[in-house]
Amino acid sequence: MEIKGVVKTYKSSITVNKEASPYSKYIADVFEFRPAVGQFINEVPEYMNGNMEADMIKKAKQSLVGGNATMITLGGFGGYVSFGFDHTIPNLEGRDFKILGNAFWGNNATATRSGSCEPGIIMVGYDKNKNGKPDEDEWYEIAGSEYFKNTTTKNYSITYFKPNENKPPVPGSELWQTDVEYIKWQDNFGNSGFKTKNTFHAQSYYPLWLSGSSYSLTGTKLKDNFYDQSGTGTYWVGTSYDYGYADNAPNTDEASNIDISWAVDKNGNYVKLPGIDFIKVYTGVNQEAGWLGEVSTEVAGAYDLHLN
Ligand SMILES: [Ca+2]
Ligand SMILES: [Ca+2]
Ligand SMILES: [Ca+2]
Repeated sequence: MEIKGVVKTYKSSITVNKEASPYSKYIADVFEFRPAVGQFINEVPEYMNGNMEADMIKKAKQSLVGGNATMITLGGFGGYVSFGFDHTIPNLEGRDFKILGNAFWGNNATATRSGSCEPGIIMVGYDKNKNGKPDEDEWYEIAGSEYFKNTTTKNYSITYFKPNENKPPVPGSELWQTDVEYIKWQDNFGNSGFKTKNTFHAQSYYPLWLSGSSYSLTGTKLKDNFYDQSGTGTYWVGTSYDYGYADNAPNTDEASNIDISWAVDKNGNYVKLPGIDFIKVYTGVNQEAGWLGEVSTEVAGAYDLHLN
């Protein structure tokens, strides 16, 4: 692996307990949950009338904490969740933690390492001030295989506008397109458009617990990774990126394991973290893959690879 820039070291010591540990290797707490718009929003986890953001974070916590975690969806680009552990995951030789998703390989022999791959950007947090919380200056991005490529857009920001659910829908040319002018979006590069509503999901795709008329999400955007393999719109395939992303390869694949040594600061310089206490994941692609809907990262738990 190429090492760029200055390497910073935090003076800290971490004891690795090789014996039976009182700690859980799984997620212990969820701090934030703000998905982007998407076809499973308000369903996974389920929104109930009157729920506020704190209620939805609680539901995300019920899903993600412990060894029997279930899945949450982050919707389209920028939707995020952040969570923590009851101990510092040490940065040892090789990969240190796994993020579980629902990615799977397709069965086409000519397109290996592709299928349902919906890469999410991973941030890691080291609790430098030991207050048990992820403070803003404690986050570092995991520089995955695409980080230094010019096809990757840093500081990409997208705004989603709350739709009027009662407006007349604008059906598209495809039967599954219920409303091709459903949710307006715009980005900080002058692009704008609409997210489509499809016939498979009738509920609101906008997080109903958010009260504003719009909201914005920001982060590193990866190149679109889905393509129409059939050429007729029937079979869409997502290519897996090599390493360093969530929900980008099956849970049994080495690509779902992450090395803390891949963390970089805001300027793209590698930082030498002794370990991490927090993880944030957000959807890294702004693409709709035909009838499959938006590319949306799912998170179904995470664990420390060093703890048994
Ligand atoms: Ca490591
Ligand atoms: Ca802290
Ligand atoms: Ca997925």
